[in-house]
Amino acid sequence: MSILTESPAWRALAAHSASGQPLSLRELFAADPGRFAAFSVSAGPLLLDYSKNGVKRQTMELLFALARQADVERQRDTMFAGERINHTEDRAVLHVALRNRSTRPMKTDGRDVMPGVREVLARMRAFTEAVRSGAVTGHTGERITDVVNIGIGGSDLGPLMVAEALKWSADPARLRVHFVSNVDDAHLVETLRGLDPARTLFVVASKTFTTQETMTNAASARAWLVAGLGDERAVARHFAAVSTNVSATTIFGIPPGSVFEFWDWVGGRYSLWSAIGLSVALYVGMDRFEQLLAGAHGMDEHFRTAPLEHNMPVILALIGIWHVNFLGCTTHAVLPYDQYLHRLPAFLQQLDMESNGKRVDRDGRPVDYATGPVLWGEPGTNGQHAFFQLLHQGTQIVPADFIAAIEGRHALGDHHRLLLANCLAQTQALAFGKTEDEALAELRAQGMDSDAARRLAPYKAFPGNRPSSTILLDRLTPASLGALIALYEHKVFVQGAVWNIDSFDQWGVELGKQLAGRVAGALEGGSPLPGMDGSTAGLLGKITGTGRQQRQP
Ligand code: G6Q
Repeated sequence: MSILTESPAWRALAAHSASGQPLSLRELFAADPGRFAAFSVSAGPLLLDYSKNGVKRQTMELLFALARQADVERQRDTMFAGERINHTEDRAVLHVALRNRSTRPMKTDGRDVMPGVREVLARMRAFTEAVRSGAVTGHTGERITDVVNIGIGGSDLGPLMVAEALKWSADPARLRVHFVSNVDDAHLVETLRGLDPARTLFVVASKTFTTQETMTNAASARAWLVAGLGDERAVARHFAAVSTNVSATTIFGIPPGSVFEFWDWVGGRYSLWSAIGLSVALYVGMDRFEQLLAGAHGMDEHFRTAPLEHNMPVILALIGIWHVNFLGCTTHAVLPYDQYLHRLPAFLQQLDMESNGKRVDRDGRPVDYATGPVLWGEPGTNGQHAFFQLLHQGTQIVPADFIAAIEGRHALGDHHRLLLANCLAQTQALAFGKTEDEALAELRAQGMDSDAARRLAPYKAFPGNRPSSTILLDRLTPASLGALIALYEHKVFVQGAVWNIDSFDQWGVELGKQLAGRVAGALEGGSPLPGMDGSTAGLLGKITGTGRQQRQP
């Protein structure tokens, strides 16, 4: 047994959950008219309603005790203080400095990182304004109309998600943005189809500037550009880079003025706030990018100063821990009722699963409790016509976050009212369901005869008690989006702090990378490597034709 599962706070929660508490959500709401007020919290432009989760006041008290026992506040302060909390990589975790809009210094290893952060932001402003205004042109003097971000993982998912979320503020007649990540050539080929090399700017976003997929795509993009413009020198005006590896960007041929630096204390999946956001800033303008940072800073201040009981990221994290560790839920759905947030689930999938998909604790011991759940989701209302069936009537309990903006970005007919109605109605149906008796009465009222109604009623019953939280944004703006993303980042932090895991490393992606290099060599050579397993060797043979040749008489 680990220290965590033997601890008083953990045991108290385990006993609380084993005692059959809490009651049903119907009973909890009936017993407490003040439940919404008691189980909701506001922070800046966001409201979190967690009243439709099966928690009582006592449950929350026990969860806050667990957070205190894990010393979450001290751990949080340690992150803000720039200590090397990513201990397996021996790095500080200071993405909060990238959006620090206060005059407070933020230090790591005794050095204030803020002057460097501000300098890069100023360079990003100058560059983006020059490209957007047409002051900087391509090699042939033409205005840049298309930006292609080449990156993967943390160097793709964040900027892509934000660019989609802020699409309404962009002017596609002036500048469009595209994202290429997959090493599958279809991604690059389809993106470049219809683009004019004379008007295209590539932003190669890679912290290491060694990532196989990004380097392969960047080399092919470079070849496309040089072939299109017939001049190797064009590379200097059509490529920018965002990286910590400035020597590699120089070798690629990108002039120092188009290279934007960031630092090893910025984790890949936490990097959209750095120059990795360059494509976003090019697309929507630097003012909006800085509003995004300001919104995130507002959430940082809330997380840093609000007492645990009123701290939105802490509450969201503890509700998740209740589901994962004490109710045995293994997945978690994120359901944005906002088309602009359609890439949010994919972004959060990396943020959450790469950060907290860990099986050993900070001392390297296997954990004996569940850590991060499988996170997934799609925008509403689309999901309602697809997988919501399982959420309502399946055999698994899937806690869900519903996210919606009170005010829509457009005022087209009745669309936004219907969107919000669906969002609220789904959380209602999940929480309160419909009993078999209610289903029966409904069928009878519709004129169905008793026998047929009795046969059909079990199918039409909804068990309810399916937990959900609702996050409302005043309106989708750069600032509210920044706050929303920061909310989830800190939620992940708090969960990792309680689970005593390193949320900032990602060793789990390394083995596949290593093996891909070896298999690529075997594919080129056309024969399996010595000691290769039978399945991979068989597949390799099928692909290269050696298997077929061997079978021929
Ligand atoms: C994120 C991960 C990973 C990383 C990509 C791209 O936290 O580290 O998703 O962002 O592998 O890495 P580069 O930016 O170095 O190309």
